[in-house]
Parts: sequence; C-alpha cells; structure tokens
Amino acid sequence: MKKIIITGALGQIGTELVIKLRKKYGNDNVLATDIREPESDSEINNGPFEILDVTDHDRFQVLVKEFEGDTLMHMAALLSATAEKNPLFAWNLNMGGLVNALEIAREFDMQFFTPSSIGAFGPNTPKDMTPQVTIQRPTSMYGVNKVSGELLCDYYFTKFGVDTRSMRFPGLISYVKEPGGGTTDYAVEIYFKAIREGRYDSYIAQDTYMDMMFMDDAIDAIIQLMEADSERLINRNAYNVSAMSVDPETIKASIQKKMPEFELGYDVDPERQAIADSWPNAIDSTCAKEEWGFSPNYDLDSMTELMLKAIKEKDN
Ligand code: AKB
Repeated sequence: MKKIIITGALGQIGTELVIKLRKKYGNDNVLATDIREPESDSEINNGPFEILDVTDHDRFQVLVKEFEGDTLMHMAALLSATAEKNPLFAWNLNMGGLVNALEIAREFDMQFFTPSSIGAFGPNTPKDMTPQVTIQRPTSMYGVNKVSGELLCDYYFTKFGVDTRSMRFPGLISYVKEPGGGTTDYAVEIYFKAIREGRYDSYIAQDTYMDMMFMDDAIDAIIQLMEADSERLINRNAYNVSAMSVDPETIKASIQKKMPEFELGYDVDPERQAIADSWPNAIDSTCAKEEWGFSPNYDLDSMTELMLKAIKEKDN
C-alpha cells in the first residue's frame, strides 16, 4: 500500500487530491500538510494532518521519517497573479519549496509529483496546438518558476534517479474549493456568480482563449500518471494536458444552455490580462495520451451542467 505525503493540501488541487487519494489508499495512508490549519468542518480532518512550511527542510525531514512515506506530492506554490504581485517572495517560496521537496524525495527514495502549468509557456511559444516540446520563454515570475521547476525535476531524475513526474495543468475548474490568485480563476468564479447573482463581470477579455479542465479529470490524471510504467514516460517533466480551450463567451454560451437569463459583462484587469495574453490558446496533449493514456471525461457542456448543479446544492 502506498504512503503518500501531500504539501499544500488545503489549496485548490490539494484539497480534492487528498480526498480522492484517501478513498483509494485509506485515510491513514495519506498525510496532508499545509502552512495553516484546516477549518474545523474540513473533510481534510478525516485523516492525518501536520503543519508544514515547505521551506523548512528540518521539519520536512522529521515528518517524512515519522510517517514513512514513499510518495511525495508537492502542491504548495503561489499561483500566477499572486506571484506577479510579489515576485521575489514567489521565487523563494516556489523554488525554495520545490528544491527542498526534491531533496526530501532523494533522501527518502520517494516517488515525486509536482504540477507545472500552461504558464510555463510564453508569448513566443506557438499559440495553437502548442507542442509538447517547444519554445519556453515565459514572461511572468510564475512561468519562470514553472520552467525552472520542470528542469529541476528532470535534473533530479537524470542525476539522482528520483522518479519525478509532472504535467502542465491548464485552468482547473472545481466547485469544491475556489482558487486563489490564478489568472484562470475567472472560469471558476463565473459559475459561482451565475448561480448566486445571475451575472458575472469577467476580468479576462472576450476572445482570450486558454486551456481548462474539470478538477476530477485533473485528479484522475495525477493518479494515472503516478501509476504509469516509468519506462514509457519520455516527457516525464512535464506533460501538456487539457480538456478544452475556451474564452469567456464560450463559457457564457454553455451556461446559457442551462440558464438563458445569465448575463456576462467585462471589467478587464490589465495585470491578469497581460499574463493570459502571454499564454497559449490551446495546447496539444498528444504525448500524455500516447505515453500514459490521458483521457479526460468532461467537455465544456458536461462540466457546466455539473458545476451549476453542484453549486446550487452547496448553497441550499
Ligand atoms: C493560474 O492561473 O495561475 C493557474 C495555472 C493555469 O497555472 N490556474
């Protein structure tokens, strides 16, 4: 049985990852960690939890030794918009945390996962059908962190034999936990506002296309990649993965199929718009499909239906 340690367990991906992994491997075999305590009614409380600042190597070591983990999923990081507001802090947290986590994986011979992002691409990357291997010259601090992270994970694999695996996530859409500080957050907010207020003002402009994916598909993809045959992983750090490419109008049209009265306006935020403009429109996930069977279940309309239903139930 696997023994998994997750950092950033209270974040947007971490929360759902812990829940799913505990269902699969047993509550006691998944140690959730974060820099702050979970809320008293959080589902995370159904298994072990420890406070961990990922830049604190000594505490990291103690926790891994005590728990006897064999897999480390390092999710703790600042997202793109927050990182851009405080770039030096972002570098120290995102890169300091990652190199610590990789060192721990090396010391304790652990399998390792950390997410990369579509943010690892930049303005001179091909925008459509963005290839797996292509130009990566991002212009945001988050993007710089993600490219550096991909290279560092490759280095730990080739130099030390650490079984590092990663994928470039698009915007992830979930009703369980709202994201914080990302550029793609609008695509989550739009659903909550549709149910709660019947309208939404998007900070991302019309015709700005970005990749998205439903959170369930992202969690399944992590599990699938971690279980894949290591020999087949040519592009292990990090795979392009996406389920759809959308702009705010595309999501509006999908919501209006269920809620014709829904209205969309615009109040563009220049900072987040600049980041979005530097990212691809639509990435090509062929390598993930061929090398480990990536196959998302949700398209835009099936995701929209589920999001609207789940948020309505949550609010009642
Ligand atoms: C962000 O917008 O920062 C993230 C991402 C695409 O990596 N959701």
